[in-house]
Parts: sequence; C-alpha cells; structure tokens
Amino acid sequence: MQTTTSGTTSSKRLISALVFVVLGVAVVGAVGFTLHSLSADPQKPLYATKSSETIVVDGKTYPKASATLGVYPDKATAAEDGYKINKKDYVQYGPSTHLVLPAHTYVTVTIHAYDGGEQLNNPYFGKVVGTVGGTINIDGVDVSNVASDNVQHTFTLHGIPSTSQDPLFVNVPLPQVKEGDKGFLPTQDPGTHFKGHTVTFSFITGGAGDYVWNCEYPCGDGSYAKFGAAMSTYGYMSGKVTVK
Ligand SMILES: [Cu+2]
Repeated sequence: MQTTTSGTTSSKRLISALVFVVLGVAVVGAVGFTLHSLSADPQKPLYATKSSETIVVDGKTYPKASATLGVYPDKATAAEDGYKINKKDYVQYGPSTHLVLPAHTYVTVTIHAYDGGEQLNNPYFGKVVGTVGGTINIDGVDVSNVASDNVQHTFTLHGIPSTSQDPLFVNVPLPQVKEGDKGFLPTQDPGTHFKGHTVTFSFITGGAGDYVWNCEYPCGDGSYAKFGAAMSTYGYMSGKVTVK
C-alpha cells in the first residue's frame, strides 16, 4: 500500500515535471518566434542591380548599380505598380523597405513618388544632403532643395557613428503631387504617367555596413503629432540599408 502510494506520487511528480518542461519550451519558443517575426524583414529585400559600366567621380573610378522605388498614398496605388506587399492601408514605400547595395559603388536610386503632403516640421529635411553633386533630379530638373511646404516624404539614410563602418548620410526630399477638390492633379511627369514625380539621385557607398533609413515628413495619422500609424509601424516609412 505504502509502495503504491509512493509510486503514484513519484509518477505524478514526473508528469508535472514533464508538463513544466514542455510548457517552458513552448513559452521560450513563442517568445523566440515573436522576437524573430518582429525583427524580420517586412518585405523581401530589394537588391540593387549591378551595371557593367563604371563612372569616374573626383578622379576615382566606381562601378555602378541602381534601384527603383515607389512611394504611394495607399495600398491601391502601390498595387497599380504591381506591389501588393503590405497589410495596412498606410502611405508606403515599395517594393521593399530593405535595400541591399554593393560596397564602394556609385548607386543611382529612382523614386516614383505619388503622394501629396503638407509641411515639414523640420525644414532641414527639405535640403538635399549626401548625393553626388549635392543635387537630386526632379522630373528632369536638378535641384538642391525642396521648399518645406512642398514635401510629400523624404528618403533619409543614416547610420550611427561607428569605427567599424563607413559613415553614410543621404537626405532626399520628394516633392508633392498637388491636390484639387477631386484628389490628385495631373503632373508634368511622363515617367509616372502624369500621376507623380520621378526623383533620381546618386550617392557613393563605402565599405560593408548596416544602415537605416526613414521618412522625416510627419506622414502618419493624427496620433503622436502625425508620427503615428505609417510613421510608427516598421516597414512603411522606415527600413534598412545593407551595404555588402
Ligand atoms: Cu513619409
């Protein structure tokens, strides 16, 4: 009798120990999975297309590469360019917010920008910074700044100061598509079928490194002084740049 009782008790103990271990593994797994999905790329990375051409800048020869992005007021407009990548109907960059660029390369980025806007809260981000020649090309015209009340979004690429990777800072203000009573007005830009602006700029990457970019125009919803929604959700107005 004594033996049976003690046998039952120890098998109960064994079962509860096993349940405890299984639950522990499940909790660790769930936390790991959540952290992994939070840090994962929201879209497939966009690799810049390498060219066989080279270019000489300040006496140095660089290989060339290019990438094309779009900026859209909503999911439907992104879908018109073939990008069905995001769950939320926010303003968004596409096709990816993670760019992968080759090191020590002259990178040319083209952005088709289809949104309206209001006023930058920091006029600094209306200035072009860090591009070759200090300019960007908007619908065929080189400019070095966009008025702070004419910006729809910015592409602002930066990294933390570091001894282990080269500095990289690029700020590109994108001009607004003007709006009338019935929505967006046609533009002069055939590159976007007269629906947006085509903005082209080039910069030179250093060595391998991890950088981030974000939009500095407050384009979120009304919460947090327009820094909510698209501005506070990763993968719409913010992303990564990997140089390798
Ligand atoms: Cu924005």
